[in-house]
Amino acid sequence: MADNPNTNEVPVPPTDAERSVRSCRYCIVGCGYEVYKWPVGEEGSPSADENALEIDYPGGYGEWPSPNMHQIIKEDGQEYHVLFVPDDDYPVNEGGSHSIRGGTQAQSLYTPNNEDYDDRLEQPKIRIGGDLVPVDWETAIEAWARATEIATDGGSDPNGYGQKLFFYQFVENTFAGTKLCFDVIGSPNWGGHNRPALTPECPGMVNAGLSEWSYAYEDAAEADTMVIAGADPKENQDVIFSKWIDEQGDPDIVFIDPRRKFTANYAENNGGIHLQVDEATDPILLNAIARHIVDQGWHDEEFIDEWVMSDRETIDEEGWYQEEFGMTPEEYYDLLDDSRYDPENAAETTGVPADDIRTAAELIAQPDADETNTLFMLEKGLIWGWSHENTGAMANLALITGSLGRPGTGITRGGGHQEGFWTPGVEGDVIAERSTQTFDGENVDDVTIPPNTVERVRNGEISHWHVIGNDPARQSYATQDLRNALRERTGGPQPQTADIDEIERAFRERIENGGMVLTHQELYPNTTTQFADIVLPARAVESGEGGDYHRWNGERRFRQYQGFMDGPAGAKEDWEIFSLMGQRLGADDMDWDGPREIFTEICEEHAGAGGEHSLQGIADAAAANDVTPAEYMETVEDGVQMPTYEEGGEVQGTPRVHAPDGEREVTDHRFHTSTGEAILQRVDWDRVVDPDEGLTIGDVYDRLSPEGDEIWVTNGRLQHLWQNMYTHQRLEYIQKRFKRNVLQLHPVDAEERGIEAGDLVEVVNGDVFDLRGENTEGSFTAVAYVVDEDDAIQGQPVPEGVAYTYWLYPEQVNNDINPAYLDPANPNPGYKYGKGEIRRLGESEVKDEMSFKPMNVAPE
Ligand SMILES: Nc1nc2c(c(=O)[nH]1)N[C@H]1C(S)=C(S)[C@@H](COP(=O)(O)OP(=O)(O)OC[C@H]3O[C@@H](n4cnc5c(=O)[nH]c(N)nc54)[C@H](O)[C@@H]3O)O[C@H]1N2
Ligand SMILES: Nc1nc2c(c(=O)[nH]1)N[C@H]1C(S)=C(S)[C@@H](COP(=O)(O)OP(=O)(O)OC[C@H]3O[C@@H](n4cnc5c(=O)[nH]c(N)nc54)[C@H](O)[C@@H]3O)O[C@H]1N2
Ligand code: SF4
Ligand SMILES: [Mo]
Repeated sequence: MADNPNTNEVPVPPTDAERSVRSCRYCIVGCGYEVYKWPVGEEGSPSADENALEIDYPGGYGEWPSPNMHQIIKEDGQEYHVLFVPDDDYPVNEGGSHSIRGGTQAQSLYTPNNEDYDDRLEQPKIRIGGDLVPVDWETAIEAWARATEIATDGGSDPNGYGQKLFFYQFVENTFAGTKLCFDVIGSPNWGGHNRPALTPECPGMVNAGLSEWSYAYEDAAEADTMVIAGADPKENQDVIFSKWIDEQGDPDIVFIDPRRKFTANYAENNGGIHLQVDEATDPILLNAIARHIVDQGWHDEEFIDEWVMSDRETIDEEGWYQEEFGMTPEEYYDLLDDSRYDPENAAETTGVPADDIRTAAELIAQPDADETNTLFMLEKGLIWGWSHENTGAMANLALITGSLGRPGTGITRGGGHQEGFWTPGVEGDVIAERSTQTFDGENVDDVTIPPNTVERVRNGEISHWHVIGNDPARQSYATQDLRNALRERTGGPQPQTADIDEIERAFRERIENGGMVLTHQELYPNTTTQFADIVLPARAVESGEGGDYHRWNGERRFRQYQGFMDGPAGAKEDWEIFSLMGQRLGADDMDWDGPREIFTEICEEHAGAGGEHSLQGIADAAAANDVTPAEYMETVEDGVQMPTYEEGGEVQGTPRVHAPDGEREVTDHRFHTSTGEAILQRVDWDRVVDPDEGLTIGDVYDRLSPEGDEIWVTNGRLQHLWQNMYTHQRLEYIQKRFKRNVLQLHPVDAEERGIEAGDLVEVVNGDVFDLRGENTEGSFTAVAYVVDEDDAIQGQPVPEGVAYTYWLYPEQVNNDINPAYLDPANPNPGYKYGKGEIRRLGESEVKDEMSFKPMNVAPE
């Protein structure tokens, strides 16, 4: 580990320090930061007119950047100070809010002073005779191109190439990457970083005509009730919680989660309620809440009459999904009448007391208020499961309470990364798969859904897999089985020298024998890199390496991220790598000279005019001012909420989508359907999801449920850790707190198995569900995190029968046990629904050094 020479003091930037602005490299919230860079040896002084921060030191609370926000980097032999300062004036985190992740960004810059410096990929590599060997860029790109040509039969069968690309790493990079896949190669095999196909994350909302992102952060401050289901802004969208909910707002929170987390206790301590739902039973719970609302007459009939589609024929004409899943209000009320959704019965199946269901219904519908001000937030606890039902049920609740499009209302994802997906258009031969079926379980041939690229890797259809900025061997479902498949498919002949014809020979022989070549375009090596033949080092543009880029946050605030450093000399920005690849394959329109030129192309030719993410206002304002769109965005330091439009030569934003009449309509209509009315969604535990075996959701639930000694093993985030820990794995403070993956376990479950806090345990699932036929097996290890009963002053974090683990820890990979269940209506994986037997292996080395205190104690 390198010594950080500057952990205890922070120099003051001089007035001429280079200043750039950007948002945090991490989560969806998109907190603003100012970055100052200046040569080592120079320093500002404590008086406000002699330092770049314009602060008179000693100054007040919050005016001292922390040592964690400072680092020294080295470029061309010169050392520079870099200082990250939370941007006081940026609307998202006004006043300087930030989280532990954002506040430590400077500790992961590319510099010998940081702990992860030696791990960065700095040079292209090719696997030769078993080892990844450094090569030059020309050889690497040529090897990539030949692998693509072999896999696609010289271009005649584009399906042989598959791409798995981040959705979020800026519009310039995703535009270039998807252009390469869809346009130049013409392959439909595109998967995002987090899922195998180009499907909506919230199908039940999208098919209802709702945006996944329609609110403004201030709505969290203004809401009277907030429903937070399978989501947790305290841990995962921190500044939404700390600033917008806790500091500025005071909503009653209905928190729906199988675990008693901090936010569950916070909700209960502040007028809200925790519905401690049994794993995977949310559709029944949410329907029971809706039923009680309707039974009590608390639904908003006026809103429903005006804004919810009630004509069956019109619904059917909207398309296949709506025909299958759309409901008229009458059909919906009939469905809710099913005795399954009676609160007393639902209490049995979901574990939530009937009285709590009724209390939640009242908090949500606010029967005594003139208008219902409820904001609904959901994320991966609902999305990665019964994706259609879970997200559709939340949409239904928002619709029947008419709580949409006004301040303090709305329905939104909590969000993951900031968003940056832009594509010139999905082309290629998109082929229907068996998973598209009618509600009765019949396959429909004429409805196409995007292919599941992970399946196509497993079954041999993809022969060159190009993975960019994600780690599928760890992050996908049933990953133990996936890694076995990757090992087998990449295990064939390998080149013996770096001669390009020798490389081609080996790749050809391997692919002709059913094998596969894997290219990994990355910052750091990870689990997937272990199987890679070609490794391409990228610049970390999210942390300021390279040029200027654009993307947006959870309230659709679109802004510029200004680059301020180079990064490894041998690495390239992703767009440039795509550009070299595209040109090698014959594209004549990818020779951009930088991300700014790509941004101009996006604005001028693909601005998405009129759509809910429209950049048209930026394009028009730039033209009106006779500057390029990137030059124009330099002047929009607060960012602008999409969709954008131009007025008086300036870009204007749209605070919230689905606003009622009288406010600006953002697309053709208030809701995204042909009539502008939204559509209620069928949320039915009896939907047939496996036509071959006639299985309903309820049947699959039974098969996924623990048996015998097994318990549920669900998973997700922890506040300190970011994703596969590419930046966090080596940080000293993380090593001290989470040196190993943890498994939260109830003391009763622990004791039955002879397990104590700090023991190393193994989770084994000998029956990893597989909707494709044959079940597989998987296992992983973790350190048992058992909270002593005396310490559990606000309750045990997990109930009996449920364990919880971090989903993306290196070498201790939770997805190894997670089912290959993919929602047939929209193939989103059921990542959350794992189970397994738990056995003690022995003591772990962290048993005596790690704290096992509860992390769920909230202020009273
Ligand atoms: N600290 C931190 N923050 C992050 C990230 C990170 O890595 N670290 N990643 C970002 C990304 S990419 C994403 S997508 C978001 C994810 O944000 P979230 O979805 O909020 O995060 P998770 O912890 O995965 O899941 C949320 C909750 O789902 C619960 N859950 C599990 N099963 C069920 C179920 O059956 N029903 C219900 N109701 N809940 C269930 C879990 O107990 C967990 O508390 O976070 C973003 N923010
Ligand atoms: N069990 C379970 N599984 C899940 C989930 C869950 O909740 N439970 N959640 C899913 C979700 S929401 C997510 S987001 C995924 C996360 O899974 P991944 O997307 O695989 O995880 P990340 O760590 O975000 O991967 C990002 C990788 O990109 C690299 N990288 C960062 N920036 C750049 C760049 O600019 N260029 C390039 N080329 N590389 C870059 C990093 O080094 C890192 O290795 O996991 C999914 N899988
Ligand atoms: S809340 Fe999210 S965007 Fe804000 S500082 Fe933390 S990680 Fe960064
Ligand atoms: Mo995510």
